[in-house]
Amino acid sequence: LGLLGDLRRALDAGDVELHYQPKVGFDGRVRGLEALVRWVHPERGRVSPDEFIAIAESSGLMPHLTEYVLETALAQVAVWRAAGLMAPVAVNVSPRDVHTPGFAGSVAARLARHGVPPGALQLEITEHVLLEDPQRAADTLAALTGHGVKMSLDDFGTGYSSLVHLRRLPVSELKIDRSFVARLAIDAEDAEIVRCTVDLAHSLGLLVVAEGVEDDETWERLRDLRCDAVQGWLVAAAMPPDETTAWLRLRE
Ligand code: G
Ligand code: G
Ligand code: NA
Ligand code: MN
Repeated sequence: LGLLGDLRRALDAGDVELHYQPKVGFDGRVRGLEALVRWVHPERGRVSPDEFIAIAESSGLMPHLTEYVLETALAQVAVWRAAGLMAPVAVNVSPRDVHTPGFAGSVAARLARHGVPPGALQLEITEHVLLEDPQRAADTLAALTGHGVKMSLDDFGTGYSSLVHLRRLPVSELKIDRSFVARLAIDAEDAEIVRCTVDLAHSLGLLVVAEGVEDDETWERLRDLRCDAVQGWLVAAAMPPDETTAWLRLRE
């Protein structure tokens, strides 16, 4: 129960870390890095993001957490770019963030302050952004893409996915949820779902990333289905910043 207060203090103290998980193309080249929050509680040890993000969402702390993540990720991107490592970074944002007044402008200002070009930032959203006020969400997302920030639709297939929503959202990338990817190589129905999703996304001009790729056979199936990029433990799990830097250098 004291977790909320502990999280607030951890954010203030800079004790929440970001790890980075690569997205790579089938040629092995890095397409980007997804920032994923990691918090080690002084007494409880590692707390799952699923747990503390839910707490942040329900308590009103989410905008603060997102600011923290954006700030930390952009500072890291600036460091990497100065070292010649140009991979764009994706930050997860919650529906609440998208509905916070001034969100698009504050992201643009933050980019400028760090001297990071908007194209080096991607924001991962879910269809849930359209639940509350679809028009306002669409306006905010349009403002962000107008600034040059790339949008990615995360966890595709798990929400109340519909073509209407997909058409309304100004996204350039779609991420197929790992629940469809995990059994792709052994389940014909999952394979068919992935095939249709890739074709649909391509017909709308979107790039497709498959999440949760853990083995070579799944990688090969996805390549044959013309998926554009993969993310998963087969390539790399989320890594701390220093390890990510070393990983990026090896790939140069
Ligand atoms: O990294 P892991 O698989 O444990 O993440 C669990 C969940 O937490 C995922 O749904 C992921 O999208 C979410 N998550 C991780 N980092 C962030 C973040 O910085 N902001 C938000 N809003 N969600 C995050
Ligand atoms: O909701 P989102 O897609 O952002 O969540 C990403 C989550 O998936 C992170 O918590 C990350 O640690 C986890 N993840 C990343 N790659 C794999 C993988 O190959 N297998 C499994 N089981 N989980 C993964
Ligand atoms: Na994500
Ligand atoms: Mn996802």
